[in-house]
Amino acid sequence: MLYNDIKHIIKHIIKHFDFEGTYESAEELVNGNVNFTYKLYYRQADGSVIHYVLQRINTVAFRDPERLMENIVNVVNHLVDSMREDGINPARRVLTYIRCDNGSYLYEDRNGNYWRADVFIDGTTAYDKIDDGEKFYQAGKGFGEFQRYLFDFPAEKLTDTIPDFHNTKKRFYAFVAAVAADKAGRVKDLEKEIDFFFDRRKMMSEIVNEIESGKIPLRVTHNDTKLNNVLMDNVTGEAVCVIDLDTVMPGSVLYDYGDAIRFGAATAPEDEKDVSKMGVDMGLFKKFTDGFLSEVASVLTKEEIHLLPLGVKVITCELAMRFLTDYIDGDEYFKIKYPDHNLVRARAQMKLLTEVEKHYDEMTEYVDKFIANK
Ligand code: GN1
Ligand code: MG
Repeated sequence: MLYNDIKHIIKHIIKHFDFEGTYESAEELVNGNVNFTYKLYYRQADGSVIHYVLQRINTVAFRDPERLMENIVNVVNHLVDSMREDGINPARRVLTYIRCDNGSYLYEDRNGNYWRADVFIDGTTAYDKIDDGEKFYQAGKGFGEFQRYLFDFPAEKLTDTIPDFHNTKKRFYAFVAAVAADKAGRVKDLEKEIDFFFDRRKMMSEIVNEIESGKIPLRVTHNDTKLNNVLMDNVTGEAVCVIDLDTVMPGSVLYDYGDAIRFGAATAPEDEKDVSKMGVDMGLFKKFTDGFLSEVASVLTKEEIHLLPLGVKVITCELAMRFLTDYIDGDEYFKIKYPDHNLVRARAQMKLLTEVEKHYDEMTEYVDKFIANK
């Protein structure tokens, strides 16, 4: 259920978008941690319903919504053109954005909030968890295919809308600065957690160093490859469309692969309170790896394939540290559902990281097989 004031705001906002049909209702979609997302129901003249997605962009995270939408439109156009060249109908495979009465894809309301909308792809599901290995394989293929389509995307067309998004070296300094500032007075109870990240300081520089030294290439990547960012077909079980294109920026394939494993091969939700439930499901790890690499092994370098498990480690550490940093700052960045939510998230990710560390050699052995076949 939506609060009346949100409903009221939505009614004002939607007038500015070129939606088809008559507005009936809205519901909130809650699996994003940053933007505010609503599903809209529009009745058509023939009685059918078209669903749209309306989003208010969180400008704490995305300071330049206009450049952000430019990036997205460029990426979407590239995907559409590339799919057409491959004889694929892009209709359900790529997000379709809706124009506003100002001619652009972004509407700024009187309070300075930025809104955008796209067509909801019916017959698909955004899963928070998949236990079926075959389906998880398909999710891997979906993200792999997306990465493949971005291979020839000209990086110079993209604005770095969140500079240093996965620069874990800089994120470590930001964490240290947050600890020193102790804005919310929470540091005194966090000695164990803080030590955890100091112990992993060196590891957090590893991917950044590899990119800086040119050992692994900077590519255009998605940068937020949680399982619920790939829509899966309800009938065929195949990946249909990769969504949430906000963070498509230059990055490393290690992070995209790593984040998908972090979220999707975990044995518990990202914010599990009982950390004893948190681990990594190696069966799912293998399935995703098979699917992902079936799409991209031929185009990645040997070094990248070998280092994929490092992506899992570093991104898990990054998320754990970002959640803790936000908790220390007084919850300014991620949306929270209860007071300690960011601390709970941080602890769950820390536990996951220790589990990934235990399986690291096994993961490396597994991905190395794909190098042998190259
Ligand atoms: C945020 O909003 P959402 O859920 O797609 C965050 C990601 C994190 C993720 C953790 C722009 O993504 O980096 O991995 O939460 N997005 C941004 O759940 O910071
Ligand atoms: Mg996102």
